[in-house]
Amino acid sequence: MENLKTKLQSVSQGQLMVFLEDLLPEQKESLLRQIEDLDFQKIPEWVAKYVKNDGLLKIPDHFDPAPSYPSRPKTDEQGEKYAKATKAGEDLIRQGKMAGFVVAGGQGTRLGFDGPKGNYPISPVKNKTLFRIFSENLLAAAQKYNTVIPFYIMTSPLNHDTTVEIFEAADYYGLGTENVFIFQQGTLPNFDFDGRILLAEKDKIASSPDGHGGSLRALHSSGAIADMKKRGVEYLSYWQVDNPLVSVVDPLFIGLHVTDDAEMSSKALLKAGPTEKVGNFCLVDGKVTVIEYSDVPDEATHRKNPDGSLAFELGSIGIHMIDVSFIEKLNKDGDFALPFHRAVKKIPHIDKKGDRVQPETPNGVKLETFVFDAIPMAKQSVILQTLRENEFAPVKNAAGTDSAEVTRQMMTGRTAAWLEAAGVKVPRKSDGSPNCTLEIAPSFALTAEDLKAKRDQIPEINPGDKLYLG
Ligand code: UD2
Repeated sequence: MENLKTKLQSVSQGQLMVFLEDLLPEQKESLLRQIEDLDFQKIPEWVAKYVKNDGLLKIPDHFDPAPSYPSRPKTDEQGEKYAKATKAGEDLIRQGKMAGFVVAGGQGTRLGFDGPKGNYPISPVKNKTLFRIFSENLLAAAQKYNTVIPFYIMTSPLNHDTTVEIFEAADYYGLGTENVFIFQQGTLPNFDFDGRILLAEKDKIASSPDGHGGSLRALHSSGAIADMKKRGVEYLSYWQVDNPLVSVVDPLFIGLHVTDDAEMSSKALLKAGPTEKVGNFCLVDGKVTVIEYSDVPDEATHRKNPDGSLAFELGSIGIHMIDVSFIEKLNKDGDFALPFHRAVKKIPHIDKKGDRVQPETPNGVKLETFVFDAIPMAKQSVILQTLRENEFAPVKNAAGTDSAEVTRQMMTGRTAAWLEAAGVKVPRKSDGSPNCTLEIAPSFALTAEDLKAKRDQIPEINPGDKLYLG
């Protein structure tokens, strides 16, 4: 123990053991275990680089807009490439080489929902939760392609146990317990502005999840990658927990990623405006790189092309294709580390006197890594544009933009568009929005094309109807 104390003092963190003698034996043991788990070698560097210094995440001097594939082919040649890629993607799904992967370790504080965000009920008619929607989509895709598509879910200490309970209680939404792998991401200690690690309790270090970038390590350390290799899974379809419109396995995206020999690829949206709060796809030294909206200088944010469109028009929406071999490669290299992003926060803690403090102003720093910072490490990276109305309706806030209400409207809106494409008349209000509430079970149709084939099973829709096609 003296040894540990000296070690802690050598990295200026002696405060963590101040209350040790007040603790019960099991509390003492728990705190010592947490201290032993700290990365003593790295802490001084983190403090100097990221905690005491807020300007270190260097924005490159020069960056250009990144090239991308349009959501629909623009030339015959491109049309052929898309058709071939879709076929290749379908073959890979059929061969069992795909897995679904959702990052669900975040706190979701903005939504004000108690419990894992994935358990938030969102579908317009049946009120299905996000986890149920993703699972049913994966199951329907597996049935469509006559294969198995395992589902990997990353949680954090904030919500791991409850997430496992939710899946158990729902009988793994029909996927089979053997096809669902739930694992936890890592955590990082929280610091005060002087670089001292805070105590959340006398026996507990204040810490928080290490960001979605932590998935690249946790997938490996949890044994998820080993599980994929055993199953012959070679590619991960990655998405964020708040977006029920995501296409969980998209043959075109898979196919373009693989035929272009990419290791990590992304879907992108044309931004709704220059300042939409999404990362910007840029090209830095020839490498696709995402720069967070808050880090892009004003001039670049507002820069226009001669035709009036935004120069940096591609927004990142947290949808990726990642090669299993790429994650393995990163983890083999001992030096693999994503840069930290620093967030100044109000962090509840125990002060020097042992009193509990609930700060009213920010008092410290939380560190996080972002998964898209791995994109420039890939030998190749593809960007495929997608359409907001088809694939992006994140539920983030209790009201207003990105609220559950907007997400539900967008879910009904997409169903309405699919129905109309299949020749079904959908009643609409004078402002053009559907005058009905619509939902399709993934087992009924996964795409607009699937729905067309079921045209004769669709009833007439009257104004005000609530229709579930299942
Ligand atoms: C993210 C993106 C933003 C845009 C937007 C689209 C970042 C930094 N910003 O913003 O560019 O693409 O999404 O919706 O990514 N998560 C974990 N562990 C963590 C932290 C987060 O699993 O430690 C998960 C979280 O559960 C969620 C996802 O990562 O599924 C995104 O996290 P967020 O909701 O905090 O990201 P947001 O909305 O700030």
